[in-house]
Amino acid sequence: MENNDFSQTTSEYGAEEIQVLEGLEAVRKRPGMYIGTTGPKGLHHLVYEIVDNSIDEALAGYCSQIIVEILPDNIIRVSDNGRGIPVGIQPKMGIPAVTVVFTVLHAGGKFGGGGYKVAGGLHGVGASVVNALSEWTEVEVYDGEQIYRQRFERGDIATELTVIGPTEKKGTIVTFKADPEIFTETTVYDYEVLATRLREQAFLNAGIRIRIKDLRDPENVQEDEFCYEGGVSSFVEYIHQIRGLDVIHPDIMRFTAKNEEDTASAEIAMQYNDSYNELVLSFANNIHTTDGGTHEEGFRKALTRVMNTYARKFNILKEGDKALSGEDVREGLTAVISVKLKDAQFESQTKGKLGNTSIRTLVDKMISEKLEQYLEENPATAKAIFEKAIAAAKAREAARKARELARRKTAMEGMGMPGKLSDCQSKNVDETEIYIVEGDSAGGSAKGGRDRRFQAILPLWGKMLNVEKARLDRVYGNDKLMPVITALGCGLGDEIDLSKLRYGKIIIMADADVDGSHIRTLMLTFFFRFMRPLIEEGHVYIAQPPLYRITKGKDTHYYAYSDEERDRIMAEIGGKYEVQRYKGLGEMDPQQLWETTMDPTTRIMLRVDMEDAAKADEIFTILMGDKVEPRREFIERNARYVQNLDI
Ligand code: TTJ
Repeated sequence: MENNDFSQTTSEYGAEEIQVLEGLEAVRKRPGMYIGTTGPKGLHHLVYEIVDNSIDEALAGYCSQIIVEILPDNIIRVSDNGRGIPVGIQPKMGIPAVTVVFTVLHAGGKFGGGGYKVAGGLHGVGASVVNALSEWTEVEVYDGEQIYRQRFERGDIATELTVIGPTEKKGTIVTFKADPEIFTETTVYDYEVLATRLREQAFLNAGIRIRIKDLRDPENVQEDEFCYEGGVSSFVEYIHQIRGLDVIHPDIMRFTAKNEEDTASAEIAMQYNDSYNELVLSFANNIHTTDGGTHEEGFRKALTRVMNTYARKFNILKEGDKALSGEDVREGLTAVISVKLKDAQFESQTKGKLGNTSIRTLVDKMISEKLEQYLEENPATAKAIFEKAIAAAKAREAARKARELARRKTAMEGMGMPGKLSDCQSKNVDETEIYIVEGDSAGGSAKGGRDRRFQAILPLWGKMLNVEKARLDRVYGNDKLMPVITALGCGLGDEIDLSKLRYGKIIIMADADVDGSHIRTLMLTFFFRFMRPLIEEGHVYIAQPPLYRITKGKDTHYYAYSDEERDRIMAEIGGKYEVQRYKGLGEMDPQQLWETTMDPTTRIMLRVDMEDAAKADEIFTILMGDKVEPRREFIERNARYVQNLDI
């Protein structure tokens, strides 16, 4: 292996080099600013940042296959058969372009395909951030003539770009090992998490072939290949299949549009199933917009309008009939919306919400122009959809009556708050909290341990409603959910009013076991489906009770919230100690529950975001549905988490 021409460039990039190092030093100092978190999410995000570059190359039309490998020791390798990152000297910096890509902040996108056809990446920060946050990174470029290699360590150049041999192939291979100094929580990748995201990218970029291989355990190699010619339509088909949902018409509707300037495109696939739930997944530049935004708003509004216009025109709604509501026309709807645009504006910090107003117009116009025509040309599909929407409207009317009845009943019974509620003294929602607790004994401990000035306790009891099979009308009158609705005070469905919410924080507190996991999933699914603004506005939390109590000597004790923490504490304190595993909240006395789980100054709580809630909804659909196959598959794929799930 000989040295190449680039070794002499060292002396030429003095000033820039300093700037470069400062840039990547900033990334290492504040990784959260660039990848959101240094937890498992941030770790997996490194992989997406690298893969996005290959997807760009595929969208540009030069790459047909991307391979992601998890190697032993949690090393990641991403390979593509694109043109290869350019190795020529970049005039501005005086160093090879590939070196710029890995060492200069924000350089990544500059080399991507043109126009709006770009892969997203959560923050679009690219390869240099991955490099900065990796113990080491190696890049190999195959340009059809020679193989080039360069190595970096914690963002610094470790070896100059070197020719290591001849080749006839073209492509790029990037290998990196996440830095445990940065990712202190874990550097272990979750195969399912990576596979899910790569599958999603394959749906959103029709025709791209993406493979994933887990080679960490040679005895147990896992792999998948994703390639969907049908794009977003295949996505809708997959969702119905994986969730075990039965469709009510065989055809998947698919619409596309572009704006006049050709700076934005929209694509949507939709189909109805016989459930009562709506599932609209939206993406902007391949980023999952978990909080929706203008593309979703444009779609929802136009769908309601077109459906009503059509229903009036063809006398499906007679004179005097009330209009179909948005909820009516979305009952049982699965839709995937994908927009691609220049200069995407994201509203929230997590980039979960699209803000570009021009996209609202684009999507609205697309649905207006194409959906009505589709319905007219496909009368059997139209018939199935309208029957469903009309049934939903009738059920909504029944729900309204049930609600009135419930109201009158509580009015007659007096004050109206549930008998089991131990309310707090404060009425100031900026400080009030309600703990929704499963089980009477835990409820007792919580009641004894709370600070009654601002903490209310509501024990859950009664029969679990299978919300999977329930419309709003069944929720009213359910003895498990009604106390929750009454205590929160803000109503639900399309008449929800957060200004009436009685507690600023809604905290679900359940055991760390299978039953506890069931109740968390149920409550999150319920909030996601019927009180979604509660989650969107960040009011819902999951309490984190400790799993272990470690006692040393007479009165020194420690709490551990995970197995790792338990092991760490045991190693630290040494000598003789006793470990108690909490099987349920009920095993803690009020004082312990306060100290570990409820005291705002010391407790750990997880704030539930839309992604968490959507995940709960998916799990719920699969586990409560009546199809065996999706359930079996889910349990198999998630074996590590649901080992002792008794279903
Ligand atoms: C840019 O325009 C000229 C020809 O090459 C284009 C390019 O950079 N292609 C490219 C980059 N293909 N693959 C990459 C890439 C792949 C990985 C795995 C990681 C990175 C940072 C880039």
